[in-house]
Amino acid sequence: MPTLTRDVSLPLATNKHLLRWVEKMAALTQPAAIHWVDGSAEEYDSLCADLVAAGTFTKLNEQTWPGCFLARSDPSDVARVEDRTFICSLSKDAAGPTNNWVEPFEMRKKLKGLFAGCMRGRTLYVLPFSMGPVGSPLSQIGVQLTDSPYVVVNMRIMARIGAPVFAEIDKEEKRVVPCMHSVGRPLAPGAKDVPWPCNPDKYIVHFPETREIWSYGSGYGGNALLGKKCFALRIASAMARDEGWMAEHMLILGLQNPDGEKAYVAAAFPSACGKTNFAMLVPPAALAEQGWKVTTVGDDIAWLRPDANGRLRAINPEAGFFGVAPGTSLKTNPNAMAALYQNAIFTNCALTPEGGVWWEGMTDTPPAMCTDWQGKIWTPEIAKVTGAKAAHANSRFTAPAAQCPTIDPDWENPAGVLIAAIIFGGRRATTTPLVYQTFNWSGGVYAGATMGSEMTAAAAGTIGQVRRDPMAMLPFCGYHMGDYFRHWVKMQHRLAEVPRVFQVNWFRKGEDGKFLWPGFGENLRILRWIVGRCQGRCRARETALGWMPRYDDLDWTGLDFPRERFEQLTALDPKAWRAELIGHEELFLDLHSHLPKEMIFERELLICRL
Ligand code: O2Y
Ligand code: MN
Repeated sequence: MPTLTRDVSLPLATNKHLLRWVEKMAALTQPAAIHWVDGSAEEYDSLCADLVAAGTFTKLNEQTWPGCFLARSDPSDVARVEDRTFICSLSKDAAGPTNNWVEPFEMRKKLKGLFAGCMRGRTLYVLPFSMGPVGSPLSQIGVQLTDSPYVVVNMRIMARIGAPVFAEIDKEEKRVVPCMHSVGRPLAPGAKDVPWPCNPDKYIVHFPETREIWSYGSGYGGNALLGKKCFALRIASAMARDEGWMAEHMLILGLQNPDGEKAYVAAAFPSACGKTNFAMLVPPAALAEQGWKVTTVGDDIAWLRPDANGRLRAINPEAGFFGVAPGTSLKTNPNAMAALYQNAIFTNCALTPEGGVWWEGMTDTPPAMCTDWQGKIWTPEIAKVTGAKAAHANSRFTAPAAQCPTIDPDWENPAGVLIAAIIFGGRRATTTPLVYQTFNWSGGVYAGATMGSEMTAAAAGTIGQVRRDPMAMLPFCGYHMGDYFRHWVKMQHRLAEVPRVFQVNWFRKGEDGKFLWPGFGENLRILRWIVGRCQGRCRARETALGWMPRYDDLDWTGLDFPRERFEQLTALDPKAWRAELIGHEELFLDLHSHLPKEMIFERELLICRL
């Protein structure tokens, strides 16, 4: 078993604020030991070996899944907990109606109680991380204190961590976001640990004014890997508003044409709308042959900032993918499959008898038998009777971005990449056409603000009802959504050249209930039109919503797509749009006290045009 020769209790930083804070938090949480994380490969190997010994990790078959591990979480700790996520700004009004708010003094009192002695019998890891390349002017630094080694090894894939980040903190005296995390399960002396310690009482708390995160009770994903949703979106969105940049729930991809020219776009889709697949799009054979290529900068989060020339540049603040496993396959996303077959951590996937992982949708034929995400025997026959899934629906792979075959050569460029277009996309069976370009920035903000997806939860009796998810940021905006729209509107004044804004909808259905658009690689045809529009190379017709392609404005090489079907996909139904505008009004009523007037004007203009 690999062990560390270094004395991990020795501080790896000299920054006095950091040292004092670690001391204070250790006094509060009372860990048995402190481990300063250097981020080395030896440390990672040693922690993974400890996790195997603790029963948290199962090492996968080294021949077929080299360097990979499987973790099974507690069945009660399987996803982000939105109802336990809090934005504790000084005033309730600043958090807005879309966030859970608790008065900060009251919440601090609560947290102090929860964290007192919560790490007894455990190790406190001091985990420094950089969101974005270390030293980039677009990056931000955090330090997570955590009692979860599972979090440390996942964070090593998802962010830049360890010694170079400590050096940055010492060198720059840079402002650091303190991130407190505990699984909330102290270990009594001599007590045996469980493989996935957690606490039923969960608190995922953000203090946007003081830029702090406190997370208690969960070891899973977005609740525990604090660099991701908590920092890179909720806290960063508040920082970005104050400092004139943008922290967005967006993928970033590059489109390269046959002449080798490349343009980058950032795209916001709500969770579970195929963002990772779009970020790693495989061009249809006929277009790939012509030389069209898609490259990946990021699959989930974008930080965008005006450069010295007033143009918008973006970085992916993350270093890995925390992708949803079910549905990922060689057919749907071969690039993700190539990224995850080695040096990856799988959580809540099924284990095959050969020591590999499997999930629903990975292969057409399921394994004859496997161990499901809860450690029980699973067979297709059992599944037929009970409906049990081998992998949890929110099972995940944590994989290094550098392993993705389509990773862009500039994905770690400290200056970021130039953004030509911003794309918003929801999941709508009706109403929203395949694609349109908004008339201007303000119209684009309106399209993003009003985007939504139809709900699929039959139990709640809400099928077909549209859940508005402005800019896909509903669960991730660290302040009032109306102020967030205002910030978007104001960004135009900081830019000499604004990206063009587009809305797409891959999910429109025909009368037979089937999707009208094939999606996946065929989305490249739409992407080409989008980038072509930005470069003044593609034609369009004016509609009430914005500029839309005619059938002949798209390249159909290699795809037999009927003209009538395209007309269905792009049709505007006045009755549906009437209902849609009422939906927009409902959203605006909820946000009215903070809504920028531009949103009202845009709605009025749209009504007139329709
Ligand atoms: O359930 C979780 O903790 C993960 S949620 C997630 C993970 C990766 C990318 N996006 C999301 C999301 O919910 O948007
Ligand atoms: Mn996401």
